[in-house]
Amino acid sequence: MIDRDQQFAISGELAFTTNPQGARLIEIENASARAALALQGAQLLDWTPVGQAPVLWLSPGALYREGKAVRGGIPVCWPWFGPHPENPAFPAHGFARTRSWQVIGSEKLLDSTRVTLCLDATEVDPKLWPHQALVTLTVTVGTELRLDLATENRGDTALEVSQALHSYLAVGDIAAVTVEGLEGTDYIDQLQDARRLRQKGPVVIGEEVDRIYLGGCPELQLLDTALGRRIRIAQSGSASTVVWNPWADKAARLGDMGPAESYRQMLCLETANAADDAVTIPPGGAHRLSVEFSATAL
Ligand code: TA6
Repeated sequence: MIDRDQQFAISGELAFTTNPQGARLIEIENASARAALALQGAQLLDWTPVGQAPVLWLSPGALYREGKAVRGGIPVCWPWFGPHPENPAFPAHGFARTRSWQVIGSEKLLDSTRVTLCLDATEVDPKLWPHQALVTLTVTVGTELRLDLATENRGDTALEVSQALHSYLAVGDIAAVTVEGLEGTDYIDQLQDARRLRQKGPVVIGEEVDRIYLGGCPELQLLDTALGRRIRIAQSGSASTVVWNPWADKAARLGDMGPAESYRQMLCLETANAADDAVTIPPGGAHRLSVEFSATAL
């Protein structure tokens, strides 16, 4: 059988592999970093710059099952964020993260590697999603990591999309983490019946947190004094930032978080358009959601 993906392989830099659980992966290794990406959901699973610890958290209990998002990395939540606005039976965070995407391009750049994947959502069951769109994810792996999620409205009616690049970041200990950039921002507290509150000072995490910060934040800084690392997150096309840590009880209920204390080694900082910030794309129009990560010693 012809493996159409091989045309996008780059000798010594980008290969297609299958992991022990049978998941089809893209593995990238260049002079700047290594990365891994599952074709299901176009989900980044690893980004590790040379000389650094992994920047993305991947659950030690991650399950690789068809139709289930892997716990960790950067799941693509699209074309809706959270529960479906009308039908609770529909998959949480949309259907893009549990479908198989197609590689449509790869490129060796000066000090990075780029790969582009596409999901054709022009013939989805209208009961699930009565629209026609094409969504592409371009991932650029180097000393920085960049993701660009582009939605093209191929239908003849306006399209409303909520979405997130649902990034799980690896931290030394959640108690030693501070997030800067959201000071004074209003947020929806998902744990207090969607009450709206205002962030006072930097974000620190000492319990379950599930918040949608509104209005857009062009740059976040995650300061990790346990790992002695600063992760800079530059966001564009994003009007919401989601901050989530399940803490102990919810982590135990999720069932794919790994050992009981694993929640202490992760924090989700998600580049999104959620709640009030859903985007409307006119027929023939397009929208781009982008995020860029860099990690440096504190
Ligand atoms: O990150 C915010 C959130 O919506 C949380 O409410 C929690 O459900 C999380 O996403 C993970 O969702 P998942 O469907 O991947 O378990």
